[in-house]
Amino acid sequence: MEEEKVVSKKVIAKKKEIDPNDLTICDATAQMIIKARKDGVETAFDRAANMKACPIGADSACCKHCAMGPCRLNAKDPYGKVGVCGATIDTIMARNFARMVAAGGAAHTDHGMGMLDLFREVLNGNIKDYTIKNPQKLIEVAQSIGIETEDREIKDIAMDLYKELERTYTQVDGEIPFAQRVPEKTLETWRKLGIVPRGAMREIMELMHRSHMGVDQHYENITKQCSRTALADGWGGSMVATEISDILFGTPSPVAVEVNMGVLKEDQVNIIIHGHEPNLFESIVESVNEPTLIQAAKDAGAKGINLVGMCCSGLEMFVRHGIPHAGNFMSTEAVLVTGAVDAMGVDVQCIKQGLVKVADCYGTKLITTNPRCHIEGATHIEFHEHDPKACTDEIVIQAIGRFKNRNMPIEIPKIVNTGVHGFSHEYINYMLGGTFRASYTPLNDNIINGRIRGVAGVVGCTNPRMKQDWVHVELVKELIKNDVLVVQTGCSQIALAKAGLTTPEAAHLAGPGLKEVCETVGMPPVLGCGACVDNSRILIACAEMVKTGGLGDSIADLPVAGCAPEYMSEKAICIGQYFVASGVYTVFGVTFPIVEGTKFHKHLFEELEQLGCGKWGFATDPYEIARMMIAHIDKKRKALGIDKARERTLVDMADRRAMDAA
Ligand code: NFS
Ligand code: SF4
Repeated sequence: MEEEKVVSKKVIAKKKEIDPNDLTICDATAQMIIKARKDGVETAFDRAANMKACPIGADSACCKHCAMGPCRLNAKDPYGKVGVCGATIDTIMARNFARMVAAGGAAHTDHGMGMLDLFREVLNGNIKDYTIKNPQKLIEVAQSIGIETEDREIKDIAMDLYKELERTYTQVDGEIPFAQRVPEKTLETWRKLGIVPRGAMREIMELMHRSHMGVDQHYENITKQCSRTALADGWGGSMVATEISDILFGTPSPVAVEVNMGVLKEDQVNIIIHGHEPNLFESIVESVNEPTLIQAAKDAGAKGINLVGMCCSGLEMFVRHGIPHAGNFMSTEAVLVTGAVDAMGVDVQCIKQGLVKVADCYGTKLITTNPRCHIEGATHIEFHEHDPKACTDEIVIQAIGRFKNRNMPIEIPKIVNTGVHGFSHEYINYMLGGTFRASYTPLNDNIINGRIRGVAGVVGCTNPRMKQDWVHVELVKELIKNDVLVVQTGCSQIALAKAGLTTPEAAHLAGPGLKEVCETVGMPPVLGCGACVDNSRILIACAEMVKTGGLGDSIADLPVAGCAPEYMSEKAICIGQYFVASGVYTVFGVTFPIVEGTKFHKHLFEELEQLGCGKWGFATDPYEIARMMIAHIDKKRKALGIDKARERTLVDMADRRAMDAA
């Protein structure tokens, strides 16, 4: 309390300041917001409060694709005006949307291509610091796309797999290899619509072309190429990233991990890795275990070296190595405010430029490592896969140097939560089916008999325009209470881990049917599946559910729904579009770049479903989002004729609220 008073006196001059408890439900982050204000340090929370989102941009009612503009249309009267070239509101919104899909898809597919480059160089013997850790997965992936594996050397299978998967990017005609994993009827729909991806490079290039001034000026046709490009991410680039990472670094299986800022240790050299690509952190794991470096840390007066992850890098690290996780996207600046972070190494994606200033204030070494991502004011130490330790050893050395010169008080929020994460689709298969009959049959059976009402994917970022973590947590609680099994990726998963919902004990918060299943299997009602590229694991799980039978012929038939309630990135938009194109009802929160009541809006939010895909939804209130997702799941149950099975456990939302209030 007293601290808060001090803060209010020392505000960043005259700027609007919001109570930290209205900014986040993460107590550690709130504590650090207070400290930052006391220290005169600005974060994205402050900037968001003082920068009103541009209302025209928020509606996607402006175009700057050529120098006859930029043109602004009026969202209140969307058809009252057109751009100088004559572009309508639908064309303008669809093109803006297309550019987001192209950028988001490019991010994931470039990441996947990086993994594939690494895989090739490992196979060629040019890179010796990484190997194939999981030959079993290699064989399974190869088989899934028709590569002969019987009586063949692993190396030969791997070479064939490489050549096949390269087509995901470079192929100019035909269908990407993982299209073979798509349920037949879903694939048929895509073929009919002309949206089966050829190769990611081609699709992204064509989408950029078509959204140029004076090219594609029909929102329906633009949307088709959005779908095709997004599918080249979901069933292409992202899926390659996930599968190759599993082959090189191991397939995750559930492990209990510590989450939250309390994982930092005052008496140790603290190093955070934040970003997305596994090659960097696989190498730093080795560096922090290097005896000479541990000795150097001790010589500097530290008890040891404490490696911690954040955002998606952290998600990949903790399931493969049990390394603790300090927090999600909206905590990356806040964690530096502890003063305890000696170095933060970053690679690509979701790295706020604001980190430079915060790091500077606390003497933290902020180190960029990827040639794609330099940040003005940060130290760049380039990471080379041919000699990965040169970079990661240097990060450790820099961190030790900073530890030695720590010269300000450190304040680490004493909060640590434990969660169980690492539910790959292979593990879900094994967990539910057991060793001898690993299959999705038990999951399907439990959905059919109504114990599990349906499956929801809750994923994506945090965003300073929403109360951090709050929408994720309330939404997921509501879903599991209604017997909806939740699968998660990305920053959302960390929100739920901090709220304690990723433990088997959280089953008591689930509805009676889901609770029974969780208790029988010993699993949490909320399954953390990995980083954002691992949304591909959710696609595969959907495909398996269809193939297992009893729940329809296509992904669009499944009683499932998806949501990114606090999203911020273009990657999230691309993910949303590939789920929609795959057949999943997908609800986004925060804001949606579209004018309601327009033809493009109707197309995304209604017509796509009639074409055999899923559709978009939008709401910001977690209870409303839950209602929409559950209503959709129930609609699908009804269409499958399995709605009767659930009546015995049905409690309506009003009852649930009453129970809550009591
Ligand atoms: Ni996904 Fe990972 Fe987090 Fe959002 Fe960013 S870290 S790739 S984009 S913010 S979930
Ligand atoms: Fe304006 Fe058309 Fe140029 Fe866009 S493309 S800026 S709508 S003139």
